[in-house]
Amino acid sequence: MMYATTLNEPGFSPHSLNKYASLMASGNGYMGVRATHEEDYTVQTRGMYLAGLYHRAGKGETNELVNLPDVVGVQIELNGAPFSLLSGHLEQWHRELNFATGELHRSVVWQAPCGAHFAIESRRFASAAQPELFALRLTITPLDTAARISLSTGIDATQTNTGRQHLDETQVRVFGQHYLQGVYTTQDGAAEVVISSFCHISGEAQSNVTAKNRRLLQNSALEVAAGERVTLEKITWITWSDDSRRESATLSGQSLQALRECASRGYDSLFSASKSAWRRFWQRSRVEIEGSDPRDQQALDYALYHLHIMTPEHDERSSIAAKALTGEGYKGHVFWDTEVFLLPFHLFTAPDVARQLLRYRWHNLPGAREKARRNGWQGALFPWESARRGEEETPEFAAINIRTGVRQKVASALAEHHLVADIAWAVIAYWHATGDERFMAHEGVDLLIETATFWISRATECNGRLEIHDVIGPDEYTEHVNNNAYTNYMAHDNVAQAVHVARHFARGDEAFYASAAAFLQHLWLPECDENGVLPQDDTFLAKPAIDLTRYKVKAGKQTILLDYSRAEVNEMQILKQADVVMLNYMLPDRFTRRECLANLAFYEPRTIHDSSLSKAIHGIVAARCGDVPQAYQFWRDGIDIDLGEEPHSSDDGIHAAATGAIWLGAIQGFAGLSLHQGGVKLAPRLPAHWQKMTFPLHCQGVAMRCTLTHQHINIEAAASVSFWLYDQYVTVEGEASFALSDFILSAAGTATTEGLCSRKP
Ligand code: IFM
Repeated sequence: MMYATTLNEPGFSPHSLNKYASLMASGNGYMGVRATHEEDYTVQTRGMYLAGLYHRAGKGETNELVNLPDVVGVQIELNGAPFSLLSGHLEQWHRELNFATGELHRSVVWQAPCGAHFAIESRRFASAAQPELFALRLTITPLDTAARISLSTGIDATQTNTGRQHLDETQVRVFGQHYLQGVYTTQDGAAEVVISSFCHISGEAQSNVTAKNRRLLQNSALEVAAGERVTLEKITWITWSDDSRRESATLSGQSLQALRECASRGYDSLFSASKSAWRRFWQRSRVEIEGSDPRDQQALDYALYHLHIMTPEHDERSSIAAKALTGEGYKGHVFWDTEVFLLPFHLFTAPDVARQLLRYRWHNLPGAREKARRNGWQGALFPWESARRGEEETPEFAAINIRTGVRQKVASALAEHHLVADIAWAVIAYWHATGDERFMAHEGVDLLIETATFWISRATECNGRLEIHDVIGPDEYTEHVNNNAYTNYMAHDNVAQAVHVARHFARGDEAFYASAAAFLQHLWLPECDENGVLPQDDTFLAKPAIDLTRYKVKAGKQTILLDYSRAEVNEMQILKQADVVMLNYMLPDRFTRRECLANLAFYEPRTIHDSSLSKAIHGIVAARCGDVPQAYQFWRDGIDIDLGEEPHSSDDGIHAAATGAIWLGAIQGFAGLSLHQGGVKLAPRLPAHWQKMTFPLHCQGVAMRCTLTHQHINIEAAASVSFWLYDQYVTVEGEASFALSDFILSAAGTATTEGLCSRKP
C-alpha cells in the first residue's frame, strides 16, 4: 500500500504565504504550528497553538486560542545580507508537505543580491509519537564561494494574537551552550507554558545567547567553504498546565529532561518514530481512489492529514476548533462543526476518538445547564461557540459600522440552538455505529436527557400545538424565525431518541416521560407541499426571491452583504448555507428521494453557499438521490474552499468542517454510508471516473475493509458483522463479494434504498 500523497506549494508568493501557512501546518492534535518560513515577511502570520490553551485578554473579550512564542523563525544572514526571497533571485523552489510522514520540506537555490548562490533547505515536523515535540532542521550551503553565515533563533515571545498579548514572560534561562527555556503564564495566571529548545549548529560556530525584548535567542556565526554545509538542528519541547496545584519548577525541570533525551537522539531518529506513528494512522484510515483525476486522492489525503492533526486525542477536555490548530479564525472556538462534520470520520475509523469528543460535551454539561437556566429554560443549552470550559464564547458583536460606530450584534448565541440537537444526533450516531452500551448508559443517556429536557422547555404552546419560536437554523442569513424545519425535526428526533435510550437503560423519571410524550405528540413538524418542498420556517416561502447568480460565483465571500443589509437579507429567500437540505442529510429516513430532490431543486438556487459547510452537504444529498455528476461537482467545489486558487480564503486557518466534509462526501456520498435505527447502510454510487474506492470502516466493534467498483462491493470483516447493503440486510464474516447487478436498480441507475432500513428484518 502506498501511503498518501503530498501537497506542493507551486512557488513563492507573498500573496499566498498565509494560505500555505495554514494548509501546510504541522501538528499532532496537541499542538499546531503554522507553516511559516524561517525568515520573516511583514505579511506573514506566525502561529503555534496548543489544543485547549485559551485565554481571555480583557473585558468584553472572549477566550481565544493563545498564539504562543514562536520557535520556527530563524534570522539568516549570508555575507552580512539578510536572506529574504523578496530580494536577490530565487533560482529553484520546492516546498512540499508529505502527508505520509507529516514532514514539511523546503529547498531553494537563492542568488543573494551580491551575486553569490546558496542552497537552503529546511525540514520540520510535529511528532506524531511524542506530542510535545517539534523539530526543525535547516541546512545552508554556499554554492560558489566561501561565505559567512549567521543564524539567530530561539524562542520569540513577541508573538501576539493580532496584537493581543496573552502571556507574561515569567522566566527565561539558558542551560549550557545549547538549551534555551522560556516560562510563560497567561495573564490571568491560570495556565503556564514552558517552551524549551535545543539549538545546535554543525561546525565551528561562535555563539552567544541574548534575552532581550521577550526574545531569547542563540546567535551564531561561522565561515563556511564553498560546497560545505552548515546545519542547524533545533528541537523544541512544549508543555503546559492549567492545574492550579502545578509546580512551575517541576514542569520546567521535566521539560528540560525530556528535551535532553530528544536532543541525544537527534532529528532523524525522532522523525523515524513519528513516521511510524503516521504509518499506523494511514493504515487504519486511508481512503484510496483509483480514478483518472489524481486531485481526488490528494484531496482525501489532505483531509485525513488535517483531521488527524486537528484532533486532541490526548485530552477529552479539549475539542476541535473551527480552524483547527492552524490559525486564529473564530478565535479557536468549537462549533457544531465538530459533531456533525468531523466526528463521523473518527466514528468510523477510530470510535474511541469519537467517544472522547462526545465526552468533551459531557464534561461541559454544567455550563450548558447554566446557560439554559439563565435564559429561563431547563436541561442543557450548549454554547454556540465554546472553548475549554464550555461557557458561551460567541462574541457579542461582530463587525462595526465605522461611519456610525454601531456594532453588529451576533445573534447565534441567543438563538442558534440547533447545536443542542446536533450533539444529541452525534450521540445517537455513536450508539448506532458502535453499540457501546457502557458509554450510552452513562454519558450518552445524560447528554440525551439533558438536551431533550431543553427542547421540551423551549417549545411554546401556540395554535393548539407546540412550536419552537425565535431561532436561527443552520442558514445564518435567516434570523429569529419560528418553526425552522431543521430545528423542529432535529428537536423531535432528539426527544424521541432520548426517550428510547432512557427506557433502554431504565433512566429518566415519570415526569420526563410524560412531558416528552406530550412534546412528541404536539410539536409542530412543518410539512412538505405537494411538490415535496419543506418550508424552511413559517415565513420563508412568503418572502421575495432574487437572482443570486452574481453572489453564487463569489461563494464564501459574503458579497451579498455589500449590496444589502443583514436585515434586508433576512427578509428575502436567501440562504447562506444548507438548511432544509441539511435536514435531509441529517435524518435520511424521514424524507423520500422525491422530497430530497424537490428540496435540492428549490433551495439550491436560493443558496449562496457563503458558508464552507454548505456545498458538501448538497453533494451528499445529491449523491443519495442518484445524481452523481452533480454530487461530484459539489464535492470538488467543497475541496476548493481550501485547496482552490483563491490566495486568501484560508489565511486565518483551514476550514475544519469543509475538511471533514471531504471525507463525508466520499464515504457518505459516493460509498453511500448512512446510519439508521437498524444499523449502518452502504449504498455506493461511485463517480464515473472512479474505477475503485477502498476504505476502512469500523462498525459495531468490527474492523471492515470495503472495496467498491462499478460492478462489485467487496467486504473484508475481522469478525461477523451485519449491515444494510442497499435494501438488503447482509451478514459478513471474513470476506464477501456482492455483485451490484443483484440489487434492484432505480430509473436513475442507483439501487433503491428508500425507507427500507429503519428496522432489522
Ligand atoms: O458553524 C459554522 C456556521 O454554521 C457557519 N459559520 C461558520 C461556523 C464555524 O465554521
